Amino acid sequence: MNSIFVSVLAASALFVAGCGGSKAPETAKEESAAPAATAPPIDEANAATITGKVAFTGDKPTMRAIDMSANPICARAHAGSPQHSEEVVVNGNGTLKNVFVWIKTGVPDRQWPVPSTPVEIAQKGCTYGPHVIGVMAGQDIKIVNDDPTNHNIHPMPKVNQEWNESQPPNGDPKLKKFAREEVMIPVKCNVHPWMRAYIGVVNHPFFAITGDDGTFTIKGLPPGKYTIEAWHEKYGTQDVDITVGAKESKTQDFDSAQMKTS
Ligand SMILES: [Cu+2]
Repeated sequence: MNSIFVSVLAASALFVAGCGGSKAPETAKEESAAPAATAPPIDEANAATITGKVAFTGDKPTMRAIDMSANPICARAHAGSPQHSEEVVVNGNGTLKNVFVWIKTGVPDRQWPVPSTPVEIAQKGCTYGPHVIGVMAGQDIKIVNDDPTNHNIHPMPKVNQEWNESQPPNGDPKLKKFAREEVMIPVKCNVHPWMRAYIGVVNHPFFAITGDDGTFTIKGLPPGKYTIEAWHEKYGTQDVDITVGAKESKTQDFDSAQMKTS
């Protein structure tokens, strides 16, 4: 009995060794061939930078106060200081916030590394924060519900997969991603009609969003000829052709008065 067992073991050990032995070179060959199939590494030393600001021109609009009285939990979160729509946010220095600036054309077609860190969007006080986010295609978006109430997050893409899912109070964060480039995807909440956010999904890492100072920086760009676009949810887009040389730092400003809605 024992000797049979031992010989079976020995036979299978031989079999495994035989298989491994014949397969090993093949696997090694595949692994070494893989890097050659992808593009050469990015030449960081020659990368260019584009910085700029988005000016706001015209009369500063007054944003409507959001009436959250339909949901006491939401209303209570802002007792005494009602939230205002973030459709247009003009900064103190006369610039425009929440503008998505990205390289629209000209970026070399290659597999740009997707960051492993998710970009977070929170539902807090029944508003989305931040109002505009950007991710790479395939990068995780972490959706958090900080409110003691239900939300139902509903992105409305045109080229990606549409979905909507509810998220209970203190529910686990949701990790979601979009497979294809799309600028921009509007997001609403099926429970609270005033909630609105936008997600920019890009195939490469060359995008930025203006914040409280209205500026943006896009760095690490290979030298080349590009179209850079500024997108704003109300004023539309402004496209500019720009050429950057190796190690060049260029300034490219935008202006809300030059933006066009399609
Ligand atoms: Cu909601």
